[in-house]
Amino acid sequence: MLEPALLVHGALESGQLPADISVLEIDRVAQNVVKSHLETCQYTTEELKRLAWSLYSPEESCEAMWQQCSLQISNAIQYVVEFAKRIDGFMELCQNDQIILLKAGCLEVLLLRMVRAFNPLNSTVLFEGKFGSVQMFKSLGCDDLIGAIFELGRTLCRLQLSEEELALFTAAVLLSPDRPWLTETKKVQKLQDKIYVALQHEIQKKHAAEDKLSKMVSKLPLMKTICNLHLDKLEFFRLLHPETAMNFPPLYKEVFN
Ligand code: CLR
Repeated sequence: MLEPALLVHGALESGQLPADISVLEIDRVAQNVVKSHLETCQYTTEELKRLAWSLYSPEESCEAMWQQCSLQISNAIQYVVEFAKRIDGFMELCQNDQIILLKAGCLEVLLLRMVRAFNPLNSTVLFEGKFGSVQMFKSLGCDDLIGAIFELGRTLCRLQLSEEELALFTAAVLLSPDRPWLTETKKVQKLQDKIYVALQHEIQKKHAAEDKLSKMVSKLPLMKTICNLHLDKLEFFRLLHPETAMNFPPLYKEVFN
């Protein structure tokens, strides 16, 4: 469903650029997206390396854990919003579409960005400055959701994405033209097409692009599943603990309500 039109129609299979996009333009798109990513990725690679072996072991109540997770996610979303704003063309979309794209895409972007903060050697993820395993999230009562997130983390790590590839892929996911209720679908499609071409171009420097890009795109369904599961769990939590849920960070509530 989210497959890039360019791949589906085979336009790129020849390894050539579509006639109406120049190499110069592709380089400009790539430079802008990569710069935006590096400016907004929250943690540098060095910081992450330094933290990688400081482990986390809390015993938190369900409510406290939800509160902490929603806060961490809300902080991280702010960086994704900043990333979006810095992508050429995004701010030229109507405000309605900007909001739709961010609401629909920010968790997917976070899940992709998680690959930077995921240690595949011991299956741990960065949480509040320390790395923790699935057990850390036990008290949430969402084992299936957490299991799926960690599985995604592991499979994404296996792709060994460069920062450039991650930057372009997250931008492409954010600029998905098939989000419901978009008004300027064509404009979004055009932006996404260019980003996918730039991504293809970037991958080709080192790999057989079709192969790696299709592996990347094949993770999108699992991400969609995770997003839907998250909404289900949130709804259920809200029924059980309405007061706690009411005090979740405003940005988290706005994006997921
Ligand atoms: C993703 C990359 C961002 C920084 C960041 C912030 C919050 C982290 C997130 C990363 C990874 C996933 C994460 C999240 C906080 C809670 C969540 C660890 C590292 C876990 C998987 C729990 C989700 C539970 C839901 C019920 C909310 O740059």
